[in-house]
Amino acid sequence: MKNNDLPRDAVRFPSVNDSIDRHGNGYRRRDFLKIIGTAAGAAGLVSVGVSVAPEKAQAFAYEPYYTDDQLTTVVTSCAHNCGSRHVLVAHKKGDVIVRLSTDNGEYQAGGAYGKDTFEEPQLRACLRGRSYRARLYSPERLLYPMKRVGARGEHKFKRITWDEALNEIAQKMVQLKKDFGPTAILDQSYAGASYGVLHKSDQIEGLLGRFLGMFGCRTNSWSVPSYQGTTFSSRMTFGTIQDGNEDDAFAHSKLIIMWGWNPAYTFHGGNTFYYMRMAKQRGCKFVLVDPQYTDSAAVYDAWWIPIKPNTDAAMMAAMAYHIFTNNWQDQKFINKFVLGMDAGTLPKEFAGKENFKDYILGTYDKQPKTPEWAEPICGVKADDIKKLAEMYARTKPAALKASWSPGRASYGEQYNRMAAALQAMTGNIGILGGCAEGVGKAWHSESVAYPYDENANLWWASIKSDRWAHCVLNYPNVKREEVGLWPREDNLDGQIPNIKAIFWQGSDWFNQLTNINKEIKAIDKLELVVCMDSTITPSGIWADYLLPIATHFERHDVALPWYKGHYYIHRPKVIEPLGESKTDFQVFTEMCYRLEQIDPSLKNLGQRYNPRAQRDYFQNPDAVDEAYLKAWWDGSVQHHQHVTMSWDEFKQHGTYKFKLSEPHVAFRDQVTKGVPFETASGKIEIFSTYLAGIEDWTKTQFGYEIPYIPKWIEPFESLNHPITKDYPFHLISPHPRWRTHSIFNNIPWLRETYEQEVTINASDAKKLGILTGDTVEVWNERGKCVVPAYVTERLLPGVLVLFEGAWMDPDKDGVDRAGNPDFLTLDNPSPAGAFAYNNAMVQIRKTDLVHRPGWDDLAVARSSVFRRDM
Ligand SMILES: Nc1nc2c(c(=O)[nH]1)N[C@H]1C(S)=C(S)[C@@H](COP(=O)(O)OP(=O)(O)OC[C@H]3O[C@@H](n4cnc5c(=O)[nH]c(N)nc54)[C@H](O)[C@@H]3O)O[C@H]1N2
Ligand SMILES: Nc1nc2c(c(=O)[nH]1)N[C@H]1C(S)=C(S)[C@@H](COP(=O)(O)OP(=O)(O)OC[C@H]3O[C@@H](n4cnc5c(=O)[nH]c(N)nc54)[C@H](O)[C@@H]3O)O[C@H]1N2
Ligand code: SF4
Ligand SMILES: [Mo]
Repeated sequence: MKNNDLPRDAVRFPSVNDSIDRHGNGYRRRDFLKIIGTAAGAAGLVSVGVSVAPEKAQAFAYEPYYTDDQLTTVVTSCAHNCGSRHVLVAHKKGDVIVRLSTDNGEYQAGGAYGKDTFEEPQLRACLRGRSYRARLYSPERLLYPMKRVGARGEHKFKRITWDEALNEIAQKMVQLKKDFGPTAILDQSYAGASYGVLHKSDQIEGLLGRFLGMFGCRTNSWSVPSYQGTTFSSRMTFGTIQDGNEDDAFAHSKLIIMWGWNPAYTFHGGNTFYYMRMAKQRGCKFVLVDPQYTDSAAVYDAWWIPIKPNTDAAMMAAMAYHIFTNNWQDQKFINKFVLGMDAGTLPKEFAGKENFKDYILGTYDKQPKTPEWAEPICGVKADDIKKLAEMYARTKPAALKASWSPGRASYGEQYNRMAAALQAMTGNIGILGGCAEGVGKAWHSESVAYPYDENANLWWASIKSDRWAHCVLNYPNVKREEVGLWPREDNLDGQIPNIKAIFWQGSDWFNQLTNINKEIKAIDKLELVVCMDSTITPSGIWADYLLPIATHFERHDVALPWYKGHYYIHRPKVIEPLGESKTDFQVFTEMCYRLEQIDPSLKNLGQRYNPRAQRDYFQNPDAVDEAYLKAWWDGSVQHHQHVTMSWDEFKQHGTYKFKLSEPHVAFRDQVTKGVPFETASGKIEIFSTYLAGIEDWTKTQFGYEIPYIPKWIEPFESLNHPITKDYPFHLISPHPRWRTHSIFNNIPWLRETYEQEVTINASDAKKLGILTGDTVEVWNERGKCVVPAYVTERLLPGVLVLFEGAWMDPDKDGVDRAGNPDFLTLDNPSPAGAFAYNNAMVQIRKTDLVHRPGWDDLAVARSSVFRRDM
């Protein structure tokens, strides 16, 4: 098979090969997936190259260019963990989507959206959503079940039938459970598709968790990469992660401090910029505390305070010092709503314990947390700290939006808890224009449509997500605190899981967790690795089985907003699944039926897992999916949320928006109506009664002590650490505008708008002789990656920025040629579970090694592999 002999009738999307290599590196030709043998359509299953007939395929190639009236139009939305949820409008010819557009007010019957007013702004898609067609029909689309035939990671697979794949996996699962017990299979599902009602990938509410739980063999992964430190902080302080306002509340702020927050790049809600622009027009001032001068700072003309990464808690402590010593705190608010802010708000039963104000003033450790103390730690001038403290304390209402990124570091929870202390001491909680975020979840959806209450989250061990490799490599000589083993109240408590298998569903975690080289060592020890995805992914390359999953255009669901936005978007099946793709729900249901045949103790597993389905669900899912969704709408939405619109009307409209009488502000009822906060004390717990009560930390999932009031704790590594002698640069890895983590890395349109590059300050670059466009290597003792450099003044000297999510492409020496920062990140366990992503010290220099921007020259080879009818 030649690399580019595509079948005539195949839909060929321009691959990244068709775009220009801006570095002149040339293209590499390498056999990507070496297919050994083929297994054409097995009995009962039709083997298809693509599901599109030849004449229709031409529609995809824009010839002829159809006008809207010649096309069918369907309102839908994206499904990923992308920071928001917008309307996509699919324009179809037959079963092919030939165009995608977005909300412009025309497409919904009844116009629940589209007014483009302050009250009802449009849900306009971002550049990723608009280019979704390129992902749907990409050469990397996985169309058939595949089985590994070479070594793990060697890129050698053969096509097999669904029958073969499901039977082999089911047999192996039963054997592993028998030989190694109920902790043998590690659940690494994640948020690839967590914002649907029915087809969910998720750590807690996902389809995989329920499947493995009901099967009786599951080690759970409990820490969330996004914001485990922040979640911990929100739960300790407010007793909930629903500490978010809806974004329209920003329009009422007089001061917005974007702390490690770059909404112009990293989406955090649907219409954030729109409301922030409203605030700007009304005279709101903007501040950015970030090592980078971001586009958000540029558009809002913010005062930029560059800060050394992972030192935020020190700067915030110094702000608290300046506020306390000038008596600018809102003492009335503190006395009424806050626990342990000062000696006066510490309850009697905790007399003798530390309170926050005395910690800040240095009463206990004789170190007042003055701005002058903080200056050398965080690199921010004491005068600037004072100025910002005064601005924040004396402007009301003011929104200190402490985003998650600075908390994605060792002891990240201390940063978020310190931010909560500032929000509380200035009385900016529960008021319009203020902000208590935190996690910032605002929208309270009624999320799931199938019987989750039953067997939702069963597990026999639960560990910190990015400690799996440590656990596997060191088993059985692992202490529970090393992996953050969650306590149990049975005889399994304290038993280290004996992990022999991984399932990836809606996750590209091999590419996205920390310290990839360690993962590469660990994966060799496993006996079964299954990757369920619509796309060939960097993780999939390391799997034993690749199962092709239908995308959200190819199944029926309802979209939920991402943390904010009070609306639902209908997500009908727009086209039939490509190739032999099935939904996750189909695959798990079918697997359950097969498992119950192998192991009689699993009686009725198929029926119990998917109670509305019959045995034929694998072939005919549509009526069952509709029945679940309708039952969810009638029950949760109509009954509990008091929505009068019927399911059929909703499907016609495409969207449903809840109308709120006033902007949603977290904790408004607590502050205005005296409703208790959801903590044990009913107050905002700056002093955590829960943490103060813990005696043996090694018996908790945290493993190590966490202070019960927010404190400054030195991170594992930083610019203030002796390690700078060898690794003088602090690498941070924020989220890319043009990708959703790793999703969209292969999209040529998006690849023209950016490139994976490491950003370096001009003075540093000058010393190292690095110019923009030079290829550099960035390394530390954990790994090395190769990437072009971008030289700028918009970054603090000593800091490097490399966006997360590049598709790893390690060479034979283990050097990642794609520039994935997770070859450099630390997997050490931070007590509250925060991932230490933004906590890596590195070195950088020019190199002759070639950067491979993301499998580019392989795309054509892959397209013929997956699109051929073999
Ligand atoms: N260095 C560094 N690394 C990071 C971060 C960082 O800040 N720095 N951020 C971390 C964060 S916050 C996150 S959330 C993680 C994200 O880590 P992941 O969730 O692993 O990242 P995604 O790239 O979103 O991968 C999701 C996968 O799910 C697949 N998928 C989508 N829909 C479905 C579906 O319906 N079914 C199935 N089976 N698969 C589906 C997609 O094709 C994709 O391959 O990355 C983390 N990694
Ligand atoms: N376009 C896009 N949007 C997304 C995502 C995506 O992949 N792409 N992912 C979504 C997901 S799952 C998540 S978890 C969120 C993540 O949302 P965030 O955590 O808010 O986003 P990041 O992009 O990681 O970082 C935001 C800013 O923090 C700064 N920063 C990094 N380290 C530090 C530090 O130590 N101190 C300070 N003060 N600033 C620091 C970075 O320079 C960056 O400007 O984004 C969501 N939105
Ligand atoms: S932000 Fe997310 S939902 Fe909105 S268009 Fe972009 S990718 Fe789609
Ligand atoms: Mo995330």
